[in-house]
Amino acid sequence: MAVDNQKTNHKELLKWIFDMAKMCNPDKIVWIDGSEKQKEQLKKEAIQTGELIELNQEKLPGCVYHRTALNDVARTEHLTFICTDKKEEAGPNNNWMSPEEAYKKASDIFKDSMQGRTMYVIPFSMGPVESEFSKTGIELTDSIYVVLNMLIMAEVGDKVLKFLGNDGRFTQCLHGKAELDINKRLILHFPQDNAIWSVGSGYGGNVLLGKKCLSLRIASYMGRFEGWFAEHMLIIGVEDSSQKTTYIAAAFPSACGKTNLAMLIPPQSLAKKGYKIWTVGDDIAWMRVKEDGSLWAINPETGFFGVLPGTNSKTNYNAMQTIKKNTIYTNVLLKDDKTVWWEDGDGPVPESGTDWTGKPWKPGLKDENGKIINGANPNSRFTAPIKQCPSASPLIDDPEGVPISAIVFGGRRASLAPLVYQSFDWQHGVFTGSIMASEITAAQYGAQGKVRRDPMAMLPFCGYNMAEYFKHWLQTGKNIKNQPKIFHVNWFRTDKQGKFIWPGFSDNLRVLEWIIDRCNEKVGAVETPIGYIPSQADIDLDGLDINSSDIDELLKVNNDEWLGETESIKEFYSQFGDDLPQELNSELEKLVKRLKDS
Ligand code: OXD
Ligand code: MN
Repeated sequence: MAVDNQKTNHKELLKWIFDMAKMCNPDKIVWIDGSEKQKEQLKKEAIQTGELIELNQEKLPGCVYHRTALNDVARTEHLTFICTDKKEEAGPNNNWMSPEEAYKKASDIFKDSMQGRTMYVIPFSMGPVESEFSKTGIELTDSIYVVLNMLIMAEVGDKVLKFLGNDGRFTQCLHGKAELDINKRLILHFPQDNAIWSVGSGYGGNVLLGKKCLSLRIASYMGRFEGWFAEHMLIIGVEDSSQKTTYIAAAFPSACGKTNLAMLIPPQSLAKKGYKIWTVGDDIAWMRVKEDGSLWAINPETGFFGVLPGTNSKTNYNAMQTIKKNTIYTNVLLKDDKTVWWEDGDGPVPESGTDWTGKPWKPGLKDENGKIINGANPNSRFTAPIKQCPSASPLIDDPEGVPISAIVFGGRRASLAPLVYQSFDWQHGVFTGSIMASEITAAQYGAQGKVRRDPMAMLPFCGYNMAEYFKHWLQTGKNIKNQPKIFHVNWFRTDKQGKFIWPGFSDNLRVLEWIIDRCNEKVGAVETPIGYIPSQADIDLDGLDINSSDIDELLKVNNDEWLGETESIKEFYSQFGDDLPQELNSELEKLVKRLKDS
């Protein structure tokens, strides 16, 4: 298969494409140039073959619809591997396979898998081309769906090739649908080769290789050696009445409302005080220490790949505005007028439609076990450009990024963790991040509802041994003169009836206000064994229907419950053996002492 060498003189790149094409055996190779014209052509082609369905262009201009295979609707963590020479490098937090075995297994699946198909070459940049933060990748794929998603999620095309020049460094990203067979599916990362191979899936998190695979797993590995952080964090700017914008980076496990928080609209009483929210990113933050001694961050993505069920004008008005045009809808309900719907979306429940599996659907339909059949898959998604978001920050493509004043960790816990607490210092903050825990959700393949510990929300995304990752956090903190303050939030505490006590969504700004005031040294706090919490009077509750005993409950630190928690932390830490930094054990011991003493 000839590779068009008019596009670039990058010999290593040309040779790699040649080798991959030899293995996959596509009928032709097409370079993605980033032009509107090519994008439209590809869309048309995919609509013709049925890979995409064109949506109602009057109501949803530029929008298309896609269905994945039935067994391919979420990230498959059990089929995701870090392939380093030594198993210890991947750590107990990752599935490990030797590079030799991984290449062999995947090659067998890739072999001739693109026969009768086209191989697309997608040059992409995570982060603005030429920013000191950015990383370049080349994704080879046989899926137009992947090409169209990548065109939204990253800087793509000739400008990236030009920047790469004749010898620029790039991450090799190979994706093939093969047979879309879960038994022949592998998501492989080779951090030492700067390479990713993904085969047998068509689901975003497994196949948009710039996203989780490069921007988190490979980038976290790079960041460790290059002295920066690649994190599973949203980034927002909170502008106050003096027009000062304070930037916050926040880590939450999947489906804890990161996208909603990133696009929050202030509740009336806070809007009156002059607050505005600027969205920088909803999923990934790359952060590095600059000469001014502060931690600066970019969102390496140019698009959102967000969950739809539960998204409506009340929970996330800005998202609803964002997805009105130029959006790819995946696995939602297709209405008869070629618009879309999902559970807990806007508007009345449609009387009929075609569900995400392609079957006729109407409300109340049940399966053979009597279970209600949803129109949309619980992990159905939208892919849309950030620039379409009404709250998009004017700094989203600033190559310098934004300075981070606060880091927020959060989880979904029915009890234990109060609404908010602040760590005593950086080291205690790293400890706080390391003990994060949450309930499993639809974005992952596995048992839903179970609590799992998910340090810094990076458990599925840290590309190396997490004990070393904790060390990296502790060490890098020492280089930050203006260290961000570190907080923990929990929007999900429930009462005895199992109902959420805190209203969440836009009211979360009431908590962010306290966080920002703490950063700007404008407000006090109450010291508890786990950290500083606000006093009731310091959370603005104006306009909220919540009583003071509810707030007491939300802010309660129950020493006995926490002592139980420290046992489970000890057990969690034990998997890292002697690799665990002693600073974290010491923080745990100090916590136990404070809990017993108070
Ligand atoms: C995501 C995830 O898709 O975290 O962003 O699962
Ligand atoms: Mn995520």
